[in-house]
Amino acid sequence: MNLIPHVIDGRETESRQSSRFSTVDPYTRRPWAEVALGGREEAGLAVTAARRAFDEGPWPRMGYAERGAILHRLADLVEANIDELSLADTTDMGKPVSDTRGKDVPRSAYNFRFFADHARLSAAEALPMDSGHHAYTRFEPAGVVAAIAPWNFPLMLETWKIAPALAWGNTVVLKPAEQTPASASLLARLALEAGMPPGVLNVVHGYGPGSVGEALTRDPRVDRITFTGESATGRAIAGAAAANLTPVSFELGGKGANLVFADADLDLAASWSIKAIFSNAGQVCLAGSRLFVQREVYQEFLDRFIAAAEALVPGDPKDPATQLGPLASEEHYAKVKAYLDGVPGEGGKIATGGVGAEGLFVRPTVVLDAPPTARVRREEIFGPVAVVTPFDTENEAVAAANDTPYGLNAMVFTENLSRAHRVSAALKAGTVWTNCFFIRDLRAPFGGVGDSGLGREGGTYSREFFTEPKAVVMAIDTNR
Ligand code: TXE
Repeated sequence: MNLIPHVIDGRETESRQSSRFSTVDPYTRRPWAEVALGGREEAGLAVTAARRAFDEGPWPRMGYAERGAILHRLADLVEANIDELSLADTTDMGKPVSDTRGKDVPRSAYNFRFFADHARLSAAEALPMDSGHHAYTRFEPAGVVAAIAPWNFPLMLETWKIAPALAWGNTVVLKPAEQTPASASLLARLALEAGMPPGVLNVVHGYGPGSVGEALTRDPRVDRITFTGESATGRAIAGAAAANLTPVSFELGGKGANLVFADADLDLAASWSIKAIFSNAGQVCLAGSRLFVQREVYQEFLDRFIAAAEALVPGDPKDPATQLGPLASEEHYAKVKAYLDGVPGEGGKIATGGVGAEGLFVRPTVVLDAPPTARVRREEIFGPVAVVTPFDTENEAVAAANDTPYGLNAMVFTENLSRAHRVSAALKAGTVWTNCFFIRDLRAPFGGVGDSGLGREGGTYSREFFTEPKAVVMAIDTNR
């Protein structure tokens, strides 16, 4: 069986004790590769390598154009290796290859290109002062970045973290999720091929608590922690990071509200709403999992929505025609199944869907009549489960949408321009999409309020997090 190695200081390595774990293909439910299992020791070695590459190596001292050229070469190599990278994520987590090939890998390449160019163009800020002084800002790299990643968009979310970190001159230790280790090691190999010096991008495999993840968050030599995953994990990491006052940036869970008003284009609303909750089998922090529909169009919308949900094609994730893969792991399947089993007891009913007849599949599921207190309406299920509720007034819809500890994103479907602006302003969320979903410009802030996160990334927001901005004030006219 293949071995997925750590990549530390430019070398592909096993763990000290040759400890390994298996990564499982959730479609076949069989292990498909062995993975080097790291622990505190490997995490420490990787931080040492990243520290040395930062303190003594050329990476933070290069010009933006030179570093950018290496990141552009890496982007080219990511595209050139799209078959291997997309297959790695598809096999590790069961995401349809149409998604990994069509979206995740191309976006990963774009992350490197965008942040390479953005850093080069936004590294300057100057301030002529009335007092006869001149101030300018140096955006100095922060140092060693620990990037801790989840399993739902493996390569895409890893590159979203490490591309800005690298573009701003930092060095990185990446801990991929234990469920999806394969693409990260391939990426680190490509980075070396692109000309990135050893130690600049390190990958260590292993678990979170008591293992690689926790060791990274407690290491005083780490200067920044960027994390995507569960809100409870974010709390644990914040606690660990507090001891060293290490700045953190968190993208956590979500329970996105999707508001469909009677004046919406219902075809448009239905097609985006389907994508919002069923793509990647609902394993998306941004999923539109709470769907609120105005009563005048409730039945009509529901009929279209259910018909489209039932038309989605489940199957082998490696088949390009597949639209719905299995859930990512046995544990996650059990969690989603438990939510569905609890629906009748909480007063809800399943209009379509439920767990599939075989494997780790959950069919696109629509839950109706769930009261506001139901777990399926309050908690992040992270599966293909839409909870649909009717509403009468705009105020009622906004109040229901905001009745959540989360606040990552929301959607509004309406043809009324004033309503679109009014409701976008009233919603408690880091992003509001109006008449669309998932459209991103990497200059825009990305992150959540409440339990959905801490801080923002994207464009200049990433610059603030991954650098130490230093003000230099110079006297121009010393006679004043
Ligand atoms: O997340 P975890 P999991 C949500 C979603 C899902 C749930 C569980 O609800 O069902 O999280 O996913 C590492 N110190 N999202 O279990 O546990 C861990 O090894 C340091 C939301 O994968 O948060 C992995 O690399 N690191 C989401 C990463 O953290 C620790 C995306 C994520 O693991 C650690 C994915 C610790 N104490 C899941 N504990 C989104 N918002 O995008 C764990 N890790």
